[in-house]
Amino acid sequence: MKKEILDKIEIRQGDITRLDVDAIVNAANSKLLGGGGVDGAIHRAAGPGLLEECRTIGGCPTGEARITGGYNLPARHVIHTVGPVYSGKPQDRQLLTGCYLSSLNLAAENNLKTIAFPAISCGVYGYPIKDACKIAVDTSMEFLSRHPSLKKIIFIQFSEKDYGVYEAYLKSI
Ligand code: AR6
Repeated sequence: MKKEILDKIEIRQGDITRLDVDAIVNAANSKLLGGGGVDGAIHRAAGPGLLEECRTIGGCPTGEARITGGYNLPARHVIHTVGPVYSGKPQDRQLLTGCYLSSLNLAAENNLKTIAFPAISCGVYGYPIKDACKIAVDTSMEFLSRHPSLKKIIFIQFSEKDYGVYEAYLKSI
């Protein structure tokens, strides 16, 4: 059972905007109107249609997620989630878990089979990558055990160092 679930988890190093999947997840802010980091890269690659659709949503609270089209991206959808700004308090973990769960729930509700996540909150929001990686993988494995129709969850890291953290954690479980 555990192996079947682990086989659906893939780690990669690279640029999330290049992935041909049903949905890529955006580490957005609560206004959902674009920004820097992965958010900026996704909006640049998707084109102005994405911002237009985001304007109609009216924002998103931290720990939740919203879905849009993918526009000029190879991905069919973008799931925008808002990670916590790291504070070192227990609610960080709850909010980051909420980001992964809300994104995965949206994928399941929309019958999506493949989804890719960046390291939400691990850039300017300052979440330590090791703690965030454990939350991402543990939440995803638990979700996959309840939703066998989801075929693939990709964790894509920009840096070699962050990729190494995911590689080490997956080897340890
Ligand atoms: N593909 C994959 N990963 C990427 C890419 C990319 N193209 N670009 C950056 N990363 P961040 P946050 C990695 O700062 O911490 C924005 O301004 C990056 O190396 O993008 O959740 C939003 O509008 C890091 O590991 O997101 C918010 O205001 C990870 O993506 C705020 O930043 C997340 O870094 C959100 O901060």
